Amino acid sequence: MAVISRGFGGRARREAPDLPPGQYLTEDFPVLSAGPTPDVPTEEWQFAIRTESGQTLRWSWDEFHALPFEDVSTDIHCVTRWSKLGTSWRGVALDTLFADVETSEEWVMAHSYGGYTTNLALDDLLDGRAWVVTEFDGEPLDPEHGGPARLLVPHLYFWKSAKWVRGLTMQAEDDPGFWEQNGYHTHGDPWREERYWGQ
Ligand SMILES: Nc1nc2c(c(=O)[nH]1)N[C@H]1C(S)=C(S)[C@@H](COP(=O)(O)O)O[C@H]1N2
Ligand SMILES: [Mo]
Repeated sequence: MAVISRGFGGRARREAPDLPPGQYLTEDFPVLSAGPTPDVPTEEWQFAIRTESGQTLRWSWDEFHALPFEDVSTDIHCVTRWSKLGTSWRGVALDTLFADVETSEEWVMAHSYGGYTTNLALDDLLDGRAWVVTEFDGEPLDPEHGGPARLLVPHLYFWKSAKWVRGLTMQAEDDPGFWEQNGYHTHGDPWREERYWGQ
């Protein structure tokens, strides 16, 4: 619940906005990358979804931009405890990208240019809760924040939002990705504080 306090001059101010447990607010946009920022020219960029049967759906940059784009305004929560409220993105909903995907598998591995991976449940990517975004704050996404395109799964800790994403592979099991192999929780719900193994 937001606590409204009357400061000097009597203006209402949001003193303690609705943050997940253990998070603090930041106005900055910190950069957190496990390795160097890969250089991915949009002419070479591709995004692919692969299923267990070998079905592969692939989009070039131009093909991707023929898809319907959505404006997304959302809060983001990093496991290192910063949260940023009301961030603005533009991208394509995973519902759109999965429209023609035939799979009976429930798990997804996101793969990035540069080698980063993160595992997700397909359920967490659908129903208007995940996007592949190419813009932040009305501008093309900065390379250090994942440009030309990143995953945005804002209802999970931000490590699940793979920067420089190049594809999603359907998985039979919930195999751990990069941080998940290194101690981070397999699911990562900030409201339940699913930060690390065993939580
Ligand atoms: N490819 C890739 N994606 C990544 C990461 C990374 O190291 N490589 N770091 C993750 C982590 S831990 C966080 S908190 C966010 C940080 O995104 P930002 O640098 O845009 O703030 O990206 C996530 N996506
Ligand atoms: Mo993070």
